[in-house]
Amino acid sequence: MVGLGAAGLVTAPYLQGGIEAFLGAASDKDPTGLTGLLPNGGGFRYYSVASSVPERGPENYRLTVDGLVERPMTYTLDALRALPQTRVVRDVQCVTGWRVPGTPFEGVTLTRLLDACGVRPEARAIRFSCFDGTYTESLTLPQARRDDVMVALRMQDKPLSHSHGGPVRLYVAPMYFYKSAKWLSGITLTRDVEPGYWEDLGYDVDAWVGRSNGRDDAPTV
Ligand SMILES: Nc1nc2c(c(=O)[nH]1)N[C@H]1C(S)=C(S)[C@@H](COP(=O)(O)O)O[C@H]1N2
Ligand SMILES: [Mo]
Repeated sequence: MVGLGAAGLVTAPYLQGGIEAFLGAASDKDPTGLTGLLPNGGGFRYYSVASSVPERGPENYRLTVDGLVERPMTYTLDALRALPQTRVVRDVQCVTGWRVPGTPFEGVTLTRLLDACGVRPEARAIRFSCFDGTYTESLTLPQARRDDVMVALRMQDKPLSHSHGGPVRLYVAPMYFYKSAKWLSGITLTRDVEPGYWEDLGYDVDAWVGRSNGRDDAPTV
């Protein structure tokens, strides 16, 4: 009893402090890490673990799909826009507590891109990379094939802005928002899950909202 209690007390504040403390330290203009509220962002905070990220648009944005696939692919922004688009409206939930209700995302389901490249039978997972040069994420194939997991081109019924990871970010609706990698540039099919940036620092790889990161008994809000 005492052992379990103590572990809970130590673990929860550490996890809570992780992202906020890191972001605070990373930004000299915003030592609290709390003023990243966008003027019209409706409660969003703007997060980046990289100090600066180049802008990419229709001329120079590319998304590659490679690794354990039959046909490696490269998509331009126009090519992604030309594919059928899916719209999902859910609450955005950051693991540190902030939440943005009813946020529309629109884009191409990951499962469509996986079908197009021909996933080889030995592939069981995906590693995502970003053109900020730093952030990574991961999903298992069954997670990636859900119909609420997409390569998002639009958020809140507008093209994704640079600060929110535009022109293209990953959007994993049922998981904490750290799974939704911004500035997405690479989708690599792998044999096993390779934990992403925050997961190497202690956050859960399976990041289901309300059922991970020590929040297993949290009420769904
Ligand atoms: N490339 C990249 N993607 C990222 C992050 C990041 O720092 N870099 N932060 C993650 C976290 S912790 C959150 S809560 C959301 C924040 O998205 P927003 O900046 O659009 O609010 O992006 C996620 N994806
Ligand atoms: Mo987050």
